[in-house]
Amino acid sequence: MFEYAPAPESRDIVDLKPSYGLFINGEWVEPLGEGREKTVNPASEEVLAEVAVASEADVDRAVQAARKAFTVWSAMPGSERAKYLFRIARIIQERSRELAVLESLDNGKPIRESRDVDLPLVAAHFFYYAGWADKLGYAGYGADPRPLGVAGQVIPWNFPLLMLAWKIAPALACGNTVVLKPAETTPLTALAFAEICRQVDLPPGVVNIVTGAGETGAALVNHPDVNKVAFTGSTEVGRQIARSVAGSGKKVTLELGGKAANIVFEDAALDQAVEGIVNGIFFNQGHVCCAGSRLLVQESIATELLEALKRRLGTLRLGDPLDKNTDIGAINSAAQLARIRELSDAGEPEGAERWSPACLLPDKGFWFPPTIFTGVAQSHRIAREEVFGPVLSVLTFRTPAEAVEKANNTPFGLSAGVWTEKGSRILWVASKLRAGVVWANTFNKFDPTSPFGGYKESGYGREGGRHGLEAYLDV
Ligand code: TXE
Repeated sequence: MFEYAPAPESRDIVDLKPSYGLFINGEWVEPLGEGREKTVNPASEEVLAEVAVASEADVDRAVQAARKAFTVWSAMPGSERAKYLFRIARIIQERSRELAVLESLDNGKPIRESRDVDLPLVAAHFFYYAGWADKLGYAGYGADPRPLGVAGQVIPWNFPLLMLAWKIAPALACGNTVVLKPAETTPLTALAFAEICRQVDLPPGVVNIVTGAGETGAALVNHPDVNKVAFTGSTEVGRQIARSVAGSGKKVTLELGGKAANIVFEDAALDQAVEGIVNGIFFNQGHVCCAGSRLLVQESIATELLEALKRRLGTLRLGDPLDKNTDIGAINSAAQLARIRELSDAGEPEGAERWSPACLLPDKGFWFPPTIFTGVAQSHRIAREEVFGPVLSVLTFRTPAEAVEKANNTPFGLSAGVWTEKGSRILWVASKLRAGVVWANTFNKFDPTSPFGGYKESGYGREGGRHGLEAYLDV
């Protein structure tokens, strides 16, 4: 790691309250129970605020508010709903600096990412689905597709506001109302979003935000008046949800884990591939469901590529998420840090070789250095299980067929990357991969117009694009 001058973003632009209630029926209300949880800054372990834990009775209040609001919202002309969504999008743009700081404080991600990736995409999703609200009859789902009713949405902590946008924007555009539960470690931007709903005078009950952990989430998805469940999170909880709602008639979309292959052929533009590998696994500390966590490199260039990759990792700056120069921020929670440690500690005993650049970790907070494992076999845990951290497993291959076979040798199927200058090879590889998205000569590119979602244990249903509407409509 080299010396550099810090350029901190001001944290004073966020207006943090010491404690937050629940957002139900357009109002801030106190929870019925005593439950409260602290949310901390993972880079310093400083308590940011206290947040309500919604009980089953609180979830019921929120669902009832959403049910009542459904009558009004679903009957509103799409062109009117669009106006609210456009207003939300514009306010997100206006407040994006403040929201980016809040996201980085609560999540630990570098401000460069929350400012340049998360927030622009959040606004883009609201703009995009605002455009659909009055054109649903042209979406290819028949002349009169209908909203489903109340959507119960449970989101994770890795892209808190972006996951909210992925879920709320299409739901509202289609005429559904929402009860959303953010992750327990990153509730603050969802609570700021509640304020934005008030700012745009969204009719009460159209969006409700209930905070809490897994029990609150379970109460929400199992509530009998919820018609649609949308979940992003672990495969394990996704399975539980699928089991618990089976037979209830609820429509479900699940976006779960991944173990993506990033495949580099010997004819690839190596400098570009190195950037793509770094972005693929170290973006957002690797807390990305579609992270390129398995590098598959053609044997003939493996040594050269790894040397270049290690040189590049030596230039990454780890530290204060609010510093505009930071490339790698904090791990979101102590629990996630423990998971990353547990899985990466299994690497060497199984025969892989571990490498990290020289790197000083701050004394306080949750940190993990960028790490590469070489000599990884397909049977190793670090090649099979989702680490969800800044840990890359490197495997090699000799032929395109072997690359495809290894890439597909996973229970997951969310994404993959392919690096080659041959267009025909890109098309061939993409046609053989069992993954919801295949990036060619790039990685982790998102756009609201593209559907996103998994094959196999990565879940089902698509979010984004025209296909994302289908999840919120009876067609
Ligand atoms: O996930 P959980 P965790 C993966 C990643 C990570 C692992 C564990 O591998 O290491 O999951 O992370 C809510 N009913 N991903 O423990 O528990 C919970 O409160 C309803 C991949 O954080 O699945 C939170 O809001 N909801 C992933 C959300 O589910 C429940 C993103 C996710 O938490 C619930 C996150 C229940 N029974 C983790 N239990 C991705 N696909 O991007 C918990 N929740």
